[in-house]
Amino acid sequence: MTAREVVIPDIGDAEDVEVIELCVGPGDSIEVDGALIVIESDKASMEVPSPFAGTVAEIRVELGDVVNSGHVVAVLEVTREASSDEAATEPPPAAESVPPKPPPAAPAEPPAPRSQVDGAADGASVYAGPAVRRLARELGVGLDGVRGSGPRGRILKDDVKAFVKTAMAGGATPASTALPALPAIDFSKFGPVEEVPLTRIRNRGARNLHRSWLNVVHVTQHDEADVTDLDGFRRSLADQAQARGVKLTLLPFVVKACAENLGEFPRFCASLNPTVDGLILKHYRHIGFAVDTDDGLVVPVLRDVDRKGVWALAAEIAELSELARNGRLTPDQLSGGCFTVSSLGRQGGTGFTPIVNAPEVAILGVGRLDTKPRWNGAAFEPRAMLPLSLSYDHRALNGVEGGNFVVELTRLLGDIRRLVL
Ligand code: CAO
Repeated sequence: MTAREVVIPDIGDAEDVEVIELCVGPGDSIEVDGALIVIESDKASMEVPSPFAGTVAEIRVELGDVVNSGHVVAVLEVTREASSDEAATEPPPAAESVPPKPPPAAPAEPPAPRSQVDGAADGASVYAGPAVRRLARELGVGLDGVRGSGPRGRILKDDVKAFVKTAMAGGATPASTALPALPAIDFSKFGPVEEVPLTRIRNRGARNLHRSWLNVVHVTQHDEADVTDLDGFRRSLADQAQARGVKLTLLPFVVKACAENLGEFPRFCASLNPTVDGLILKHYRHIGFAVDTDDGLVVPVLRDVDRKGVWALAAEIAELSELARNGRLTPDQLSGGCFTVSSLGRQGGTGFTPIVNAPEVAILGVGRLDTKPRWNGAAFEPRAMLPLSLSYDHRALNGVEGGNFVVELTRLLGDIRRLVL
């Protein structure tokens, strides 16, 4: 048996990620690809898989530790049962390690939470992520005095902010500005009930959506694009699509048109700076798209959409959707977006109000295409109309800009020849 160290593999541009679960302990046996620990960045949680089969000799991290690529996680006694390849090679360097994969939906037995308050002056032993600790440091808040409202007592940014608000109000949160708590109701009084846990992805999504909802000043602008010609063109490509093995839906055309439109309206391809007195314009067109998975909503990012054709985008959407549904997206594939498209076209609906994926400043919702009578000046004719709902952050963009963005987008989708101009 040989002792081998296992390190955190390349985790893209994620830094200072937190260890949120230890999946094994000393003495446990583990297979190749078995989960050793789970780490969590601001964007995603990832399992760190074992590159070897063997027995865990040591776990070199603790819950709550902050780690980076290359950090030693564990020492394994590699058994003979490991494949000859694994046994013969040195442990892979960080960049070659088995890529991290998101964790299973709900761990069977989550580890006990770390105590929230144990008197440590620097809050080092409370249960909070790096971003929360950073915020607390900036605001001069000792985390050991903050009550965590997250899963398993985890302290969230909102808890730190609420703590500051309360402190500034002299200990009592003014009723007019406090977030009113919902009453705790015992629903079993009214009929049979059952409580099911939220998956990790749903849980994280809920927190992100709440954060966006509280921070962004939302306005939603609705319109319809006449996509009769576009949809006819798309259908005419059915044979080619089949030959290429690609499903050509409306989505890649919409994404492509959005990238083009972001070029015309650069303030939509931006983020507000942290002090909300400047707009950071992004000179790249990475567009996220919402994917519905069994575990919850995820938003993989298509990079440099302006430089890609519709076939390439269709193939990439299919590939990333598949990875999303199998829980195999990497942090890189989940980060860097400047704008998001959320399509509920398959599900139906004439419009909805998507929540901006902050710190982005705008998101496009796409509804179900419907054939409607349109007046052409002389008669009504049937036209294929696609509902569009643009939500934007009114702190960054004004109503005229929102209106102009949508109108120009409907023009582009109405006549996609404009995309090549
Ligand atoms: N109108 C009518 N039909 C539509 C449509 C629209 N706007 N959009 C898609 N369709 C059709 C497609 O043409 C396809 O039809 P066929 O099976 O007959 O070819 C069918 O619906 C299924 O499409 P799809 O969903 O597989 O593919 P897509 O490219 O449209 O979308 C994806 C891919 C991953 C975005 C989608 O599957 C998905 O997960 N959508 C949910 C996103 C979501 O949850 N958003 C809400 C987030 S909260 O803001």
